[in-house]
Amino acid sequence: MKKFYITTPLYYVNDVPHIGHAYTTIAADVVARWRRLNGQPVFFLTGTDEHGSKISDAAAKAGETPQAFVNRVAGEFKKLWVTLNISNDDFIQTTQERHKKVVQAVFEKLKASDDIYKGTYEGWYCVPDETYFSESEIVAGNCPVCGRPLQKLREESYFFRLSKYEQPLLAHYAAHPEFLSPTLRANEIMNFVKSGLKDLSATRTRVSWGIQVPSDPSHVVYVWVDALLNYITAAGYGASAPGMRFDEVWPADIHLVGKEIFRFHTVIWPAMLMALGLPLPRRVFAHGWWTVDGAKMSKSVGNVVDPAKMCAEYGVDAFRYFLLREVPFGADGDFSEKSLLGRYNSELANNLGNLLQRTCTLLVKNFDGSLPPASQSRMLGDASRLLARIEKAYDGLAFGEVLEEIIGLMVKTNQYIDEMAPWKLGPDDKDKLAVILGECAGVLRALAVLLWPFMPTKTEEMWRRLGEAGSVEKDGSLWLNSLKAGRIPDVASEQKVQKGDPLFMRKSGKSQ
Ligand code: ME8
Repeated sequence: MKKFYITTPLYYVNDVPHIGHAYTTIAADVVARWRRLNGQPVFFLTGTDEHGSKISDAAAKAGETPQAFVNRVAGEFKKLWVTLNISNDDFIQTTQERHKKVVQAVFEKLKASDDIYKGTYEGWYCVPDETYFSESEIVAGNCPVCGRPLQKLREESYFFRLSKYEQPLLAHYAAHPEFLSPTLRANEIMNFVKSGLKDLSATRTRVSWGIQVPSDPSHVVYVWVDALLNYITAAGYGASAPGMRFDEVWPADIHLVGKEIFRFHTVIWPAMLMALGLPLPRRVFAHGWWTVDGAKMSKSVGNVVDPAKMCAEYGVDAFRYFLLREVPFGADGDFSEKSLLGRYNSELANNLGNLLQRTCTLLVKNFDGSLPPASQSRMLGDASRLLARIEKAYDGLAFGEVLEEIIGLMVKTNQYIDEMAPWKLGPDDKDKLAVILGECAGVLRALAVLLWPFMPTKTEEMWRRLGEAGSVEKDGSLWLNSLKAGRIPDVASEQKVQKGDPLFMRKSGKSQ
């Protein structure tokens, strides 16, 4: 069975990771976990983009060799992914030997097929962005991306025949509407391609920190051409990953990217793949950008949000949950700690935490922690329909909608408890109590499974508290399959329900 292949961008190592990087990686992780829960084999890739003058300049500033510097910062990313519970299967660094080999082989192959040729480039160059811009793109002599002044440069360069792929790209977009996702971003790309593609300068002579062209070592490969190829290196192209069969993984199912690099992934990348005769990724999905308290995140403003700090304050699960809950995936959003605190208290502590607490406490009090059977659930009666809606939302990467569905179930079940008021029932009402609490325990276990991709730690805690001996990670698939079929699985374990501490301790507000 082909693996479901999902990627994040390869992040630049000129700076340490922030919530923007965490966002894309958490989103990819949620998809990867959901697919695994559904029994699908997954290959989930992330990594770092480590070549180019921006990186070597940053290394020089830090007083380190470029390689030592990139390894150190890549280490910061890896450490954060452990903190954030990211379940990536591989972490690629573009300075690794396996990747250099692929880039060099691809370059020579495309040169041999005349998809790459030698010429001279003259244009407006943005040093920090390492990008040339045409006359029509520049804004009052400045970079259209970062606004900084541009330099007019002339250099010998190898070119990739991007222009040749104008029509094939348009034909591909038309035949595969999902390729450009979400659809609201598709027009911009199609218009860009329709307006005419110029060949792409694919090497640099003024940059030394990069992958050399084997047949002409004064040239290094343009950092974007280098970086994009990572997606096939890690998939085992040209046997670059021992033990991996390229066609078991490629093509990628989703390249998840931020909106600012959508064009690189939907124009240059597919054209390179066409030149190589490889199938194209099924979908490139661009999400929006986070600002912080209404402002663009920047070091000079001092408003860069450190994900590790947020996890230390609110816990990793609440942070993961919040990022995907707060803003519809695809749209821009604003991060505020106040809003994180609000959702933490209302949705996680009061709603989910309370439901678990009330149910477990009453089960311990009335049944000594033994779980009554929950085969006839009113709350979960339409579980298969709920799951169909959740699946559809996942297909559109509409994480907010997935969570809306789950929260709806939480709210409904809390209302049910309020109406039934089981705490008022006495020892003579054991049968009634068993039905109510069995119902709630069933829903709670369904919630643990459904929320697991978002909150892999707290849901395992829920699972244990509910008397399950295994883990959601191991047993969740079984549960999901039963729910899809409209059944609640029998309780397998002899373990007792535990009262425990609140799942999410309520937090008092910040002063602002
Ligand atoms: O572009 N809001 O790397 P990069 C949301 N190396 N997402 C954000 C964000 C924000 N404010 N800031 C960053 C590169 N991101 C290239 C990619 S791929 C072959 C090469 C996320 O370190 C988002 O995913 O600048 C964005 O696309 C990515 O980080 C850019 O990371």
